[in-house]
Amino acid sequence: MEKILVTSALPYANGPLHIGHVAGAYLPADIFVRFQKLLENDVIYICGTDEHGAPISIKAESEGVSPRDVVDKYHQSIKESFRGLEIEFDNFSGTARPEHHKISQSFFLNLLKKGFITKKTTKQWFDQKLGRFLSDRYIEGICPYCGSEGARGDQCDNCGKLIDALKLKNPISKISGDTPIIKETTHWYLDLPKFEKELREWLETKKYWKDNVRNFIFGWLNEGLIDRAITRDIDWGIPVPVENAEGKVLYVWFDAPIGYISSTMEWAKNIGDPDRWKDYWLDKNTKLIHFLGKDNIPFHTIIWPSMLMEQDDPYVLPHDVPANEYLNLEGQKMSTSRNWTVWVNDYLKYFDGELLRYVLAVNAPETKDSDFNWKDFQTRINSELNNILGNLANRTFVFSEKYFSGSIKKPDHLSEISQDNLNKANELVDQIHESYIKYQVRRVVKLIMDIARLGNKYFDETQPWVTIKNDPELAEETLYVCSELLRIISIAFSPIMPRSMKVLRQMMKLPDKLAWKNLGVQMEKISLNNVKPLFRKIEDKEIEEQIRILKQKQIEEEKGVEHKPEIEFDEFLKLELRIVEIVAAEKILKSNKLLKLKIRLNGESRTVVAGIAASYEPKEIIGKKVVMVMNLKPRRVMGVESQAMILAAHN
Ligand code: B3M
Ligand code: ZN
Repeated sequence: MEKILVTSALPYANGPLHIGHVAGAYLPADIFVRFQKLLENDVIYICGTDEHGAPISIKAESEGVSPRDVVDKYHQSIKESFRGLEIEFDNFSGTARPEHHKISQSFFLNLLKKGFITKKTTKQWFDQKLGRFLSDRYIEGICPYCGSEGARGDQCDNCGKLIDALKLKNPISKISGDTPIIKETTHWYLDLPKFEKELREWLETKKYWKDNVRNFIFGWLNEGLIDRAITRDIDWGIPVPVENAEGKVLYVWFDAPIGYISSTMEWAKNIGDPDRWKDYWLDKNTKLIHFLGKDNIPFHTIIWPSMLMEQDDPYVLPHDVPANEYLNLEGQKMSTSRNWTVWVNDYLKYFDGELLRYVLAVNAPETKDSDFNWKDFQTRINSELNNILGNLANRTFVFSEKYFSGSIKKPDHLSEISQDNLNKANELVDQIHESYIKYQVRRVVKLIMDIARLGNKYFDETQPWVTIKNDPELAEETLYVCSELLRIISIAFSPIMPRSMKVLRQMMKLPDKLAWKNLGVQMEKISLNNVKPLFRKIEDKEIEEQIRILKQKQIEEEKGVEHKPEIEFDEFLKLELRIVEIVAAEKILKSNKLLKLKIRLNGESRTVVAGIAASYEPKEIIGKKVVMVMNLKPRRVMGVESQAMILAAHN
């Protein structure tokens, strides 16, 4: 039995999850883990949110809330998205937890003690207006390597290279928009050149890594490694655990990968076996596999292994780093800042999570960038899932119910054509096995559909609707073989479509518990149960709606906010704004927008008609304190006099 520890890059808790994330780092890992579980290997799947660094503090500043609030909000939202997509971790933690801080600090101290971290006073960009240093995402400019705009202080999104911020051309402070000056500050640096020899020797053994990953690494190594600052001047993060380091925290990319360990520790504690994490991390036989998007390659293949190599404890190094390329959307690069993406939470309001799993698996950006588009989504679901697999299940089961009351037995002998088809399916199963191991999910899907195609062709050729008339046993054989093919699919396809494969198995009264080794165990008889269509078709109008939503978001982005003319302060002062308590609330009959409220302000009470019925139930707002405009001229609305106006806002 193999021991495997799978991780997916920790998503920053600074925004919701979108389909690009899913395609790059989470779905491929979840599929791999489910497959390993089918093989009955000892595998755990570990993740959590990345809760430090500039991504979080910038978001907090822009929303006017604390970093903690940002982290809590998006940790929750990201978790919900995973749930909707059936991406199931053994543990999903977060890096702002005290245990994580502790172990990250110990990693730092260990490297410091052994001379792999040095302290240096160097120059950095400084925003004079705000009086603070600018690192990472606080600064942007032109990439010194590829010349693209919008490169950040630590990495260029376009070419993926790590950047020395001082080399950025035309730097701009992301907070004030000013051109920063250069000022001295003190930081701790990871001495990467010291690791170079050992790293190279170790990486040379990774001939089986994906080409895109190896090309990136060796390109980088060949340019020569330089030391990297691993601390920052910001106030959200893990304090640097040495004296005279006030205001300095660990760079987020130093602590984030340690999150894989702290999350495993949390898992061990939760299962009541606190030392169990060591069985994975401190055992050279563990296969540690990091799934991620290509922009995370340098951190996981150079910096992170260096950090692990020199710890006192004998940590296992990554066995593989199957990085994926990017997913585009409707032919254009995805961009969260331009809102050109599909957020998972939004998607789930309209469609089943499994359908997305299918389409992202077919279009997985395994070796090159790939594209998600809504028309293709519809075609995949309708003409592949429905017309090939759904059709095979439907015609087999409906026919079985009609002529055999849903009960089919295994024939004593199989005719040549039947045996031939089962053999072909078994050959495909071997190829599926191999493809799963090589992370070739696109190929897996194709091979599975090939089994279903085989079944449909066999059904057509053996013509049970003809044989049923004069040789019912032959018709039953066709149904048996098709059911066998469906049983094989119900196991082999389960890592990609866990829920619908479970439904398929339930229709055939097969046990829920799955194992790859049972693929060869044929059914003795089949008794059908609860037969229903496996998938639903997607209508044109549903797709048109999604395209409309996408376009609408674009129009809003471009349009920006339309502002009204300025007013004088004196005019504003004419408003009487007060906090009042809502003491009663009821719906106004015949209106789905309006609520009638009773409010109280000291001894005074008034009636207010408020257009908030679509957002609030009367009982939720009774007792709430809200801001009202008290001196707006009373107005009759639906026969009720409204004597003040509630202030409310969207989003
Ligand atoms: N949060 C980067 C990202 O989301 C980062 C991954 C950390 S993995 C240790 O792209
Ligand atoms: Zn670049």
